[in-house]
Amino acid sequence: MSRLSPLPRTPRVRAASFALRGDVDRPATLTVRDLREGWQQHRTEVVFDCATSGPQRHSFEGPLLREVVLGAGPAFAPQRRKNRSRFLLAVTGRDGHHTVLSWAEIDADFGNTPVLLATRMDNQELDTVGSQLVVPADRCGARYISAITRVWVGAWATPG
Ligand SMILES: Nc1nc2c(c(=O)[nH]1)N[C@H]1C(S)=C(S)[C@@H](COP(=O)(O)O)O[C@H]1N2
Ligand SMILES: [Mo]
Repeated sequence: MSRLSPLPRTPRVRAASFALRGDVDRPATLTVRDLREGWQQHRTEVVFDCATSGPQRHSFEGPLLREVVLGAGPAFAPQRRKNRSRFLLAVTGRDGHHTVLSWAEIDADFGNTPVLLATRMDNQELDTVGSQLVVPADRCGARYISAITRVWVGAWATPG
């Protein structure tokens, strides 16, 4: 009996999303559309260096990572700066590339750097590809994680 040939794959029009998890009161699954509609958009032009392909120039738009994470209710004492300074974020891409930031890098009382979760790159919507981390203060591109699938937030617990 001859096998039917597989159905043609449906075109990849599914909206990409990422899981926002960790020590948060309200874990969430967010699409690029959620990021666009739920928070104020910021625009930035960046240049970063790539070890293999040299300087890259891009424009990005999207909400501040800080505001999106605050929306999930991270389990820190909001008025306690020392407590907030113990939190970390881990950002993972679809290919497994991942990186960490400290909460203090993006906290307005500490580094206050405008790290974005991009909804557009070079005027292209990222809805099907997924959001990209934008770290304007970084000299190199390694933390510009594309196709984000997961953002984890939590406190560093001192061993022992
Ligand atoms: N998901 C994912 N994002 C990634 C990487 C990767 O390997 N996987 N490489 C990073 C590195 S090293 C650089 S320099 C930039 C490259 O950005 P470009 O595609 O604009 O050159 O993407 C970053 N984001
Ligand atoms: Mo790179």
